[in-house]
Amino acid sequence: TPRVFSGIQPSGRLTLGNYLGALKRFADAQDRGVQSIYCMVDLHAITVWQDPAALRNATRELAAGFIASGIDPEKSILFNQSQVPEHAQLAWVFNCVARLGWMNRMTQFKDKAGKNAEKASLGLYAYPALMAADILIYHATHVPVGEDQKQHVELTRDIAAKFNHDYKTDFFPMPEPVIEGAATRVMSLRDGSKKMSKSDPSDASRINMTDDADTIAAKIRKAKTDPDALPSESKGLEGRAEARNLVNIYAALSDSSVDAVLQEFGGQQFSAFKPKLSELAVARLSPISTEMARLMEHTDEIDAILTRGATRAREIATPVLRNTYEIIGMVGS
Ligand code: AQP
Repeated sequence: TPRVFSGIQPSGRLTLGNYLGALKRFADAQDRGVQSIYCMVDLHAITVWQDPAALRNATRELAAGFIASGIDPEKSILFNQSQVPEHAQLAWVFNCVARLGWMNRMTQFKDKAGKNAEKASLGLYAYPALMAADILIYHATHVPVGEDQKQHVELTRDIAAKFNHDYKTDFFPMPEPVIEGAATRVMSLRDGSKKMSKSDPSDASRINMTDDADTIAAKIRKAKTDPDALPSESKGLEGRAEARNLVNIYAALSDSSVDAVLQEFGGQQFSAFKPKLSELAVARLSPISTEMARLMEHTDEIDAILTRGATRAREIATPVLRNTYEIIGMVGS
């Protein structure tokens, strides 16, 4: 049976990229009735230093973001990673399965470590092995992610295959990345070659899910574009990264396609398109941010939801870890 797993880091405020690339699609999958497990990956977040109080707040706000986006904690399992110790335990085993050469090819490490990789944490380097453990501890088959995480899901498959080969077993399934829709890679509003990111130092580069209507409108008004009108066909977006990004966002927010958006707006200037995009973004995000704010007034309830989710997650994770230990020869399992 298919089982979905995905995670988001509580490393800042949720962005429109996280919403379109992840949360919105999770809600759609849940509505199709697939068993789904969603994790606030706090152990991943600390691969770069986090202020403890801010991390605690971001974890709760992320949980509120999941719930406000339509993920029902009764139907899906919703929890934070550090409450399920089996993730870190299996990650250690995978640290011993993954090869240094594989890790050296991970583009996210290169992007995040920057020029001074010597100063990056060992955890940031090992991040993909922990992510493999997140997925495989549930024997998940499908991993809905944005385009940026595709390489990590492929590495997860390599780890599963090497484990199965080395221990002559077929214990771990090969999970599939699920990357679909018009906005699998939402780009920065300031630079069409960079992805929109929670941790970008420029707040103007992103729309936060908690931004108010005026802030959203101002950020879209100032978003970088080119001087040309919108084309009437998608091939007219070639070489126009910023224009393509805004059209993709419109298509994803309106549940339509790039072609349909261009049919409607082709020939119009950005001065006409941007206010329409703002209106749509506000209409979609403001009910969610209002609900997030309401939920954040009851953080004890959020904490209880996460703890209950962790108990349910451990029911699946505990036997998988025990079997793994048995396969590799640990006494007592
Ligand atoms: N710009 C994006 N477009 C589409 N999808 C995106 N995702 C992130 N940014 C975009 C998807 O959101 C999920 C959660 O991502 P994450 O928080 O685990 O880490 P990330 O990919 O590194 O996201 P951020 O926002 O850029 O966080 P920071 O700045 O902390 O690194 C994933 O499914 C991701 O694909």
